[in-house]
Formats: sequence, C-alpha cells, structure tokens
Amino acid sequence: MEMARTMILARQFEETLADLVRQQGKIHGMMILATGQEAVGSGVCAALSANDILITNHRSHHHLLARGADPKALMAEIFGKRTGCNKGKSGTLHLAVPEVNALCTTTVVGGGPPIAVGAAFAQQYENREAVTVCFLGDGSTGEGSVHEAFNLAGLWRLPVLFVCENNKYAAAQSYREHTPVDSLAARGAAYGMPGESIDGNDALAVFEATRRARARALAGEGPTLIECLTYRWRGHGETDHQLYQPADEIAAWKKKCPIDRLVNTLREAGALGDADLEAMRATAAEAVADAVRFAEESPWPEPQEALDDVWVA
Ligand SMILES: Cc1ncc(C[n+]2csc(CCOP(=O)(O)OP(=O)(O)O)c2C)c(N)n1
Repeated sequence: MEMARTMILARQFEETLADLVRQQGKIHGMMILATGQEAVGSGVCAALSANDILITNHRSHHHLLARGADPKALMAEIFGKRTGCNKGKSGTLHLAVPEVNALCTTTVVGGGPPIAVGAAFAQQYENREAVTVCFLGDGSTGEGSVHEAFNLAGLWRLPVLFVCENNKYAAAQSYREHTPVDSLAARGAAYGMPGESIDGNDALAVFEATRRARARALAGEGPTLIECLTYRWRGHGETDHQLYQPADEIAAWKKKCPIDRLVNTLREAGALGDADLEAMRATAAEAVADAVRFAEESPWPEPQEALDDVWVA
C-alpha cells in the first residue's frame, strides 16, 4: 500500500511538472522526468531504514518522494524559490534532502557511484547499521568512474547497493548503441559482487531484491548490483521530441504501467478497493496542488544570498 501511495504521488508530481514546464511556462531550464519508472524508487525505498543513505542522479524525483521528501520543499526548490530544500540553489537537477538522508543528486553521469562508495566506507568504518543506495542509469555504466567505484566497493566489501535503472536509453542513444552486453547485472561478477536483473516495473520484485541486497550488505558480505529493467515513457528531458523512440515501443511499455500492476496485485489480494484507490489519488493530488501553491507563493532568494552556504575546502 505504501509503495502504491508513493508511486501515485510521484506520477502526479511529475505530470504536474510537465504541465508547469510545457503548458504554463512557469518553470525554466531542463526538466527530466521518470514517468513509467516509479516502481524503482518506491520498491527500493520501501526496503530501507531511516539511517540508510541515498545518492541519486538527474532522474531523481521518484526516488526522493518515495524516500519521504516533503513535496512542498521539493516543488519550491524546483521553482528556484528560497523555501526550497536547497534554498533555490539546486533547481530540479541537484536536489539534496538531508532530512531523509538523500545526501546528493549529481547530474554528472557516473558521478554518483564514487560518492556512494565514500558514504558506504564511512558507514563501514564507523560500524553503522546502515547501507548506502546509489541510483544510476544504464548509460552511466559506460563511465570509468562507475567501474572504479564498483571495484573499490567489491574490494572493500562496502555496504552499498548499486541500483541501475535500465530504462533502455541514455539521452538519445538506445541501450544497444551504448553497451555491448545484454545484461548489465552480469558486470557485477567482474567486481566480486552479485548482479541481479529484475523486472523494474514490478515494485514487489524491486522491494524483495533490495531487501536481500541490504541484508547481505549488513552481514558484511559487500555490495550488490541490481539492474531494474524498465522504460522511460517520456523524452530525456521535456524539450526532447523522442523521434528515436519507436511509437509502438512506447505504447507497449505503457501497457506495462508499474502503478497499474501493483494496484491490480493489491486488488486481487483484496487489500485495495475502489474507494481506497480514489482516496489515494485524491490525497496525492491535494499534496501536489499544495506544493505548487506553496512554491508559487514563496519568495525568490535575494541576489546577495547567492554565496551563502557556499564553501571552499
Ligand atoms: C559526465 C557527463 N556526461 C554527459 C552528460 C550529459 N548527460 C546527462 S544525462 C545523460 C544520459 C544518461 O543516461 P543514463 O545514465 O542511462 O540515465 P537516464 O537519463 O536514462 O536516466 C547524458 C549523456 C552529463 N550530465 N555528465
């Protein structure tokens, strides 16, 4: 039920963002959405505990909402307002939400895994009962930094879960154009970690795989690579016309909607009725509308605040 709730919230949050960008012109700059991939964020986060750390990438809204980030603070940040979770300095692409241990969103493709290795090293060094989860895209696995991070994580048996969202595209390049092997999960073996390929549109499968990997990590057995097979319904960003994504491919994946799938499972189990579903949708719609209102009414940062919280090591 909790996974269904966060998936519905993420879908509505992002559909509203698309509208705010495309129809209303109220948010400027690049907008990257994960519509169709919500089972990954929700399935992973449902299996974590409060102390676990999240490192995410440019397609992060569903991860952060599933983790419990406040939709108002996220929306205000995406608008660039002072009340945003990063005081309007990150916008949509560099969201950090320390209150829920989502320490960093990096849009440097392949930049997340080395940071996750550092966070996991600290957890191991201090004997913390916690793991680090790092979300990464299929395209990022072509970056050298990802392989260096996998290597150290395997070598030092760090408590880190690399969750690769294989949504079949890296910007305008299809999986086949950027990767020579069928399975990204198979790459785990090269670094001494198990790799598992799962249906990334099945929230329960994602939850179970995360739970197993987390238990392994806490038992000192090291990292796991989880490849979630899913699909990016929208373009890389909202200015992308998706000319390289075959229309029948998009249509076929929309039939495999991760939200419908979980909702149907819950219905069949007798856990969710029509009224419950309507209530879930209405609560999400209200939360998103509140978030937009809050963001629109919030002040812009003052120019002189630009250098606050900026430091040089
Ligand atoms: C080092 C680096 N190279 C290129 C880019 C431009 N870029 C941003 S997202 C992206 C595609 C990433 O694809 P993938 O890792 O599969 O994630 P997805 O967008 O599919 O979620 C690229 C090339 C970047 N941000 N950083």
